[in-house]
Amino acid sequence: MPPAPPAASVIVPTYREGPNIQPLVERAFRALREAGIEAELIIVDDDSRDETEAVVRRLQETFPLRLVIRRGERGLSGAVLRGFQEARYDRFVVLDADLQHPPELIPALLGHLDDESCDFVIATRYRDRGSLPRDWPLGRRLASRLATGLARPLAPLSDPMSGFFALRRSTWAHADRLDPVGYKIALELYVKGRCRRPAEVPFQFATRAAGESKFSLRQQWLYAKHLARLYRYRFPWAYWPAILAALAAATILVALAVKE
Ligand SMILES: Nc1nc2c(ncn2[C@@H]2O[C@H](COP(=O)(O)OP(=O)(O)O)[C@@H](O)[C@H]2O)c(=O)[nH]1
Ligand SMILES: [Mg+2]
Repeated sequence: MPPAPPAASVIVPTYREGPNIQPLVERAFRALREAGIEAELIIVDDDSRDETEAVVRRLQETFPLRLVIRRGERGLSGAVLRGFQEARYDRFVVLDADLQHPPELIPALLGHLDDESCDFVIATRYRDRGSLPRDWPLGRRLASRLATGLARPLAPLSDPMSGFFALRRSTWAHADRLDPVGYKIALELYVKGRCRRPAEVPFQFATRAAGESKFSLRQQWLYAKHLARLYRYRFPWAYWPAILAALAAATILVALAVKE
């Protein structure tokens, strides 16, 4: 008999995702059971005060489901890291609760970790048959592409912004100090975990099932801040020259504008 695939902890950060919890949990465990993967699913909720807790309590009768409620703290990245601290198994998968990430792909992501040389797996909207939701306006598509391009020198991933990814416990445990701001925890883990050999699984980014996105202009600003920190971490020798070049460019632009 072939050996059973190693067990996994599935981490789902949530904020006001009450109506999405049941379909997410059912779909995730169906996929895991079909693949023969033993797993727990950990919901890390930032005190949503909606039906999340009641739904989880009911589903716990059927599934190995855990709920961590953080009070007085908000933030997707911090919630994911808290999930890792709570996790029992050595392989982690992270996905959103709103069903934009198809839970059926969880076994495919985990499968890449069977290959010892692969150290990070990301589900991508930008390769092969991956795609964005049809209802995304052009502006949001362009912004997403631009944000992706800016991260390229840090990580050779076609979709470093993706929130659907898998890694080993050891990558997280041996990573340099993690201090993400905003949403892009996968990029933080890839860079600070000194990953080298990523694998990618294309997926079609579905439209959010229920509830509202918490993505905002503030998140874009935090992303810019996060990128600056990562560039400084990864290319310390280039940081000050880049700042000086940006200042020089800004001075020249202002001088030209004043001359007009
Ligand atoms: N725990 C926690 N989860 C969050 C927070 N903000 C967003 N999330 C969850 O992170 C996932 C992605 O957020 P979403 O609003 O869908 O972002 P979008 O897909 O970029 O529009 C969802 O499961 C959210 O419920 C937060 O502050 N705390
Ligand atoms: Mg979403």
